[in-house]
Amino acid sequence: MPKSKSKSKVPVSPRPRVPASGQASQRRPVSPSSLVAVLMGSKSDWDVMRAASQTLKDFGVPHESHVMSAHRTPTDAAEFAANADARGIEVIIGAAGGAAHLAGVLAAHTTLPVLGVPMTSALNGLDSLLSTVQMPGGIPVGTLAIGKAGATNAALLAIAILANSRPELKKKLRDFRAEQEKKIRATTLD
Ligand code: RP5
Repeated sequence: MPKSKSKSKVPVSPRPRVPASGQASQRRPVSPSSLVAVLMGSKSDWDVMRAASQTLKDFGVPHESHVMSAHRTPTDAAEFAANADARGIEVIIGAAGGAAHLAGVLAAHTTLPVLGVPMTSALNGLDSLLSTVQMPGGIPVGTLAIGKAGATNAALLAIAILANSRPELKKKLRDFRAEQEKKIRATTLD
């Protein structure tokens, strides 16, 4: 399967096709399979969503980033989500703006945790936020903040989920928090 790791460029096409499989993976991938998928509705989301990819990279988490849309490529989104578990992906991040249905559609096709990131839009992201967060009971999307803070936090939350069974990641998260704390305490004002 052609798979595009996010480096500096989001693959727009051809759409990464994933092998069909009805079986959820029982084993943890030894690597270098992606553990997290960062999906976004348009390349115009990448400026913001690269923060998620960079954060995952900083923590050494194998991941992949793709553009796919709940509206413009609905079958690709459904197919990707339906096959993600069998591929060894453990968390999906879905980012979209406006009528932001991507995360919800992904969640409808998988039992993996799906984290939604609302993009800033013509309505300042409020439409994206409500479209992402207001899921019907039964199909959860863990929705983060609008924009870059949400992108970063989606990655950190994905890492926290992975860290439950990976002590080395838990340590990296604790170190990250300690460093953040140190920086805030060292802040001086004019
Ligand atoms: C959504 O529509 C995308 O996630 C993006 O935030 C928004 C605008 O997309 P483009 O018109 O820039 O492709 O589907």
